[in-house]
Amino acid sequence: MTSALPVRPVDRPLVMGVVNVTPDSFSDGGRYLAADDAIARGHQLIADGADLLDIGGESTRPGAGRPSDDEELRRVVPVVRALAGTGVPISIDTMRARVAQAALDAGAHIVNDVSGGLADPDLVRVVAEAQAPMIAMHWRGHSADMQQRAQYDDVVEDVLRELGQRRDELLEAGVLPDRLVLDPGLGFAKTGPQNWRLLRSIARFHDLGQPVLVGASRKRFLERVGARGVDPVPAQDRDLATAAVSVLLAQAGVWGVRVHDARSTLAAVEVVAAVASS
Ligand code: PMM
Repeated sequence: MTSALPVRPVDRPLVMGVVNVTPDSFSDGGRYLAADDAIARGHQLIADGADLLDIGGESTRPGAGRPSDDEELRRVVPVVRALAGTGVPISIDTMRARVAQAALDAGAHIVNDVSGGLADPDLVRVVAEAQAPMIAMHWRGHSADMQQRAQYDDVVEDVLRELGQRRDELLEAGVLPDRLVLDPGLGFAKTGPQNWRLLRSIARFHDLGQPVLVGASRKRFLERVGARGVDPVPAQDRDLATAAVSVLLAQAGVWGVRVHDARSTLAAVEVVAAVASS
């Protein structure tokens, strides 16, 4: 099924809620539990006001290994199928053509590829043939060793140039211009200071001529925000810092923000909308 890119409301970014279907210590009981938990999480995000859901079966944490194709498919397809029935647009977070195709067949609307089509060039063909919306992120290599690639002359100029080149290649390969979203890829081959620098210049990414999505939620570079003493703030306690970043992103006019907690970010972007319309 082909569908247009979801439209950004006039006064705030779209809030994309993250549904990770990756095994963790709580879901050692098996895949069924992981899928069940993920579907419940999706429903909670919708109740919290998420405009879109992003479903992924591969962890891209720095240093993470990769699941097999078959394992990734087993993780995500039942969750996509279950949540596609809600009417909320579903994005499939994958770098693999097979997974993208299966997710689109199961009712996903958008393909979110953190590699921007570089990891599996066949994914771009799948997107182009389906005329599906695509989110293409700035990427320099797989998570296992990506942090070694965080070398830039000027991080803003270099990421803009590399993402602009990716845009050209994707459009050339048949991705529709009104269905392509670009993402600077915070935390992917970026150090903490480089992430802050990209956020400071985020409005420049609109120069690329496409809608912009940013995923800052709970990322490592937020670990010192609000920290008291020596201990970093644990990931699950970074939603306030994330919401503050969402304010900046809303002010910059981005198309979407990808977050784990929809409630706090929705409140944050609604503050920006209220001030703008006052
Ligand atoms: N970050 C993660 C996963 N998928 N997709 C896009 N488009 N942008 C991102 O910044 C992004 C992503 C990693 O975060 P998670 O492990 O907390 O989901």
